[in-house]
Amino acid sequence: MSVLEKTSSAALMELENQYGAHNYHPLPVVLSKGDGVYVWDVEGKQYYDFLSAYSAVNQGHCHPKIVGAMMRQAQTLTLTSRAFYNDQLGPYEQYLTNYFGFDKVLPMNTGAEAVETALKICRKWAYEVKGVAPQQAQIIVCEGNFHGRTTTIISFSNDENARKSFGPYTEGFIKVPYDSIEALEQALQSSANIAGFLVEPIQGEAGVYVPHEGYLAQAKALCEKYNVLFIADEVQTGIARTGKLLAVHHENVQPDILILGKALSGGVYPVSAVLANNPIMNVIKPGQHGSTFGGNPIAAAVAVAALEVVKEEHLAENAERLGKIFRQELGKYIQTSNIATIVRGKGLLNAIVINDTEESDTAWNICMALRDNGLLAKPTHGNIIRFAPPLVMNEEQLLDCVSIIIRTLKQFEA
Ligand code: IF1
Repeated sequence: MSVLEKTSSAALMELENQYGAHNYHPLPVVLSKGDGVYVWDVEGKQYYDFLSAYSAVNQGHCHPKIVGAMMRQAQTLTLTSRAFYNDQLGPYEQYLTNYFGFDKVLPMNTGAEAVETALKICRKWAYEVKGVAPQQAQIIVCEGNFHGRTTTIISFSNDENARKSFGPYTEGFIKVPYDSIEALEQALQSSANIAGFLVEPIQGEAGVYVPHEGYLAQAKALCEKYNVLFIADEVQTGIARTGKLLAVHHENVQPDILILGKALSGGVYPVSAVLANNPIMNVIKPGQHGSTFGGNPIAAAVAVAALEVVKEEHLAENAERLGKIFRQELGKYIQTSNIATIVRGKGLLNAIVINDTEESDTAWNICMALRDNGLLAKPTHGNIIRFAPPLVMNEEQLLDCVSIIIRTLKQFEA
């Protein structure tokens, strides 16, 4: 077979199956092109993308401004390492910190790396600023969390599939139920060695679990009371996804440490970042943390363009408005339906709960039917379907998608 020959979806899936590690169970669709809210498979069938690469492609597929910035920079200078300065990093750091209102940023590449970075900064702050005794720092995390795949991060996951047989695990984490202020305060009171509280403003992997109104603001206030850093993982919820620039902005919270990834590049390049003010970020000195690719010139140029698009195209406002329509329209349908029980979310990060067990394959089969009907989404936790389209969608497209989703769900009504 010539590499130039057009290969069928079936043949391409077989190649991944044979030569790739089986660390995913993808929906059987092979994509070869994307533009805005649409993707196309190798046979040319068009779909609405309702996953947006787990909220990385908020600005839409192949956004010309972002791709243009990447092309220009790729032809000029790609990588210097941080052994030398480069002419893109400083302007990017200034733009990003002003954009989110922090003194400083530490640039990394993937979400998990940025979470690791935040945990390291938090521990160092605890020892060197707060005065926690050596080796004693504890970080509070939430049940049902998802923060990435490194050995330390999975150490405090409760997803057995993500954890099992990867031990021994990293110590120093205390788990509390999500969305419980009482449990958080109890944990904060339990020890003088608490360094930080790491939280997702909405739990994505847990099934788009939105905490009660006030939870984030109350948690932030408690962290202040106990001199503990409030660390927001906005890798998935950030960059306009939930209808505000950051999900914590719904409660007017400014985190002590902010973690960003995914849509920071509009999905064209791995770019992540950790932001904090000087009293926290200044604990990191030369040689104590870094990465070959973190802060590289392509990443810097791409991230500036991606963030400009969010403002220029009013993506937060669009997500807020379309999200309300989405939940309202699906909510109306659900009242008359026995296949879906709940629609929930914020902005354009939403999910429906399918009326079947977590072990059932109903949600998977619905996603297969959605695919056949021209819309791509993926189940989480067996019976939940996440809906997260690119934020560049317009109302007409959204209503078209709502009708595809309802028509498909109707196929499964008993
Ligand atoms: C996978 C979910 C999404 C994240 C938060 C850090 C990271 C993620 C809040 C790490 C990553 C991903 C990664 C992807 C599946 C996925 C996911 F289904 F698990 F929950 F987005 F919805 N913090 N989320 O959500 O970022 O290192 O991947 O860049 O297969 O692991 P990363």
